[in-house]
Amino acid sequence: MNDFPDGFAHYPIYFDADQQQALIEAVRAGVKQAPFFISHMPRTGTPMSVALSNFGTLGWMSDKDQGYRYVPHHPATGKPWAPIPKLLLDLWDDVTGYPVQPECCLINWYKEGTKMGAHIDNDEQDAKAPVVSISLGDPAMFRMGGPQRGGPTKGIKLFSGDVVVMAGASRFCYHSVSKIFYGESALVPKGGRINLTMRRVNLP
Ligand code: MD3
Ligand code: FE
Repeated sequence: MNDFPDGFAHYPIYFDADQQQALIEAVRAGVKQAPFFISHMPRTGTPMSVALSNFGTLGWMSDKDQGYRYVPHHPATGKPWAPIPKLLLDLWDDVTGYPVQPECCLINWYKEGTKMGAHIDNDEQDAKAPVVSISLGDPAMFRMGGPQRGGPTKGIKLFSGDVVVMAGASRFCYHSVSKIFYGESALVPKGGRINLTMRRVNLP
């Protein structure tokens, strides 16, 4: 039992130091093929502060004209995203037991001073699938709210190697990243925090 919404599960240090290093190497290889880029808010075109890339057959992005969506190719290079590393697909099978695997693993890179405002991830057709998150590098203050914007929130500090699974009701609750504890970890070569989120996009 915890005070988080139904379906929220936290696995502290699911990945040990060697596995975290292997994941960082996988990210490094992935972003060689599909470099980090900046997405923009729909309609306003305001740039987001968190740089992103993806693994998988579908990658998440957003721009002014077409808004939030999943696309098979990197918007700047036109090339496919690198495949989702096996270590991550094994994690998905282990913690979700969901019958189909995710098409997308979003890679968020939080540099010094970046944060992510309150939002609900609602661009996936498969609303029954959980979302699985892996934290690497500097810790972050993650805040979980309820189904309505502006309600009470509960904070949890996420550390490198932590895994969070959002299923059930928690999948449609507002959440945000309010602070990065910049410089507390040396795992990410250029500093900051990498967050990986696996998502099932299409219906099985
Ligand atoms: C709760 N990322 O990429 S991961 C995101 O730490 C995102 O970078 C945060 O929110 C991060 O969309 C939080 C944990 C997470 C991921 C997806 C969720 C929590 C979620 C979807 C629904 C509810
Ligand atoms: Fe989110």
